Amino acid sequence: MDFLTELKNRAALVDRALAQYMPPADAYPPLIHRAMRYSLFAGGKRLRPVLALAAAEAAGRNPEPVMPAACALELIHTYSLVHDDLPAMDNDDLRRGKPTNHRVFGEAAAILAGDALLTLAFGWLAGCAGSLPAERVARVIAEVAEAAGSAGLIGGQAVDTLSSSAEMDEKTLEYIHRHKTGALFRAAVRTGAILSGADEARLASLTAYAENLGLAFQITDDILDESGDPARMGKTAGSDQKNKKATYPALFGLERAAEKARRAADASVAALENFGAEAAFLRQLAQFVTGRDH
Ligand code: GRG
Repeated sequence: MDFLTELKNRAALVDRALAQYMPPADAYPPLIHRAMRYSLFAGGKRLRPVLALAAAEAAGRNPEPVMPAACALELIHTYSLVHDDLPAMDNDDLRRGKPTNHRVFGEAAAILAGDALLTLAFGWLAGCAGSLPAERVARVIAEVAEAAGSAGLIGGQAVDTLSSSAEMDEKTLEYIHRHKTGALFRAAVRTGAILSGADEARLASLTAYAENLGLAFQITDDILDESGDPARMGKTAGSDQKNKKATYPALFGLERAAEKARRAADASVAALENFGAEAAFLRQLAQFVTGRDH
């Protein structure tokens, strides 16, 4: 089976689990549940849950008990996108080619739907204590909270949103990428590994994998945005802040940015040198991320 088919199959498993765990659209109050489901089922690639499950596999365990935690990471990712699109942030009309949450449900509902997705995520994480050791679950909850908070993706978003272009040097840009994108990739991999009882040496290797993967992913995302693929342009239509955004291609040019992405992907593969076939999917994902055309 080729890698893309394998990735899609794994994402389909996540989709099925999300559909099973989510409150139905008509649960009271329906407006909020419809708004939550609208963005959650809008065609995301499910990379973060797939990463969490693959990390469990790399730790030599059955990924099944990790599924609710993996799905919790998708809830947090979705909340961040809903809030990122709001008028006070990027003011985007489209996301994944569809109208953004606030354009469909209104700004108040979009804020609440984002908040509800974030809150629900921690409920799903805590629920893992029913089938997995409570001390592992508690550690994961603390780590995911840090990754989602002001030391993680909110920190990255804050620096991105509030920095002037004069302040935008390589160090600041790397901080933004490591926090906006990297923190959740890192938390996803660590969630799968910790819940599966990986030892500290394996956890450290998987963490290095995730950090480099996050960087490779974000630089590639910047390059794809810069190269003006029409399928992606809708994502930012109506954006007020788009042109102010800090990117690797803006700072280094397309060629050097691509080289940096490749180096980060290679470093992520190298971090798995002590793993065998159980990490094959993670290795392929790292190479796929820098070559992706979507
Ligand atoms: C808390 C408001 C708030 C924001 C946090 C994550 C974030 C910061 C903002 C989202 C916008 C953005 C460009 C984030 C960078 C990470 C990124 C490239 C997200 C897109 O991830 P994919 O490609 O998305 O996995 P899909 O659509 O597949 O789910």
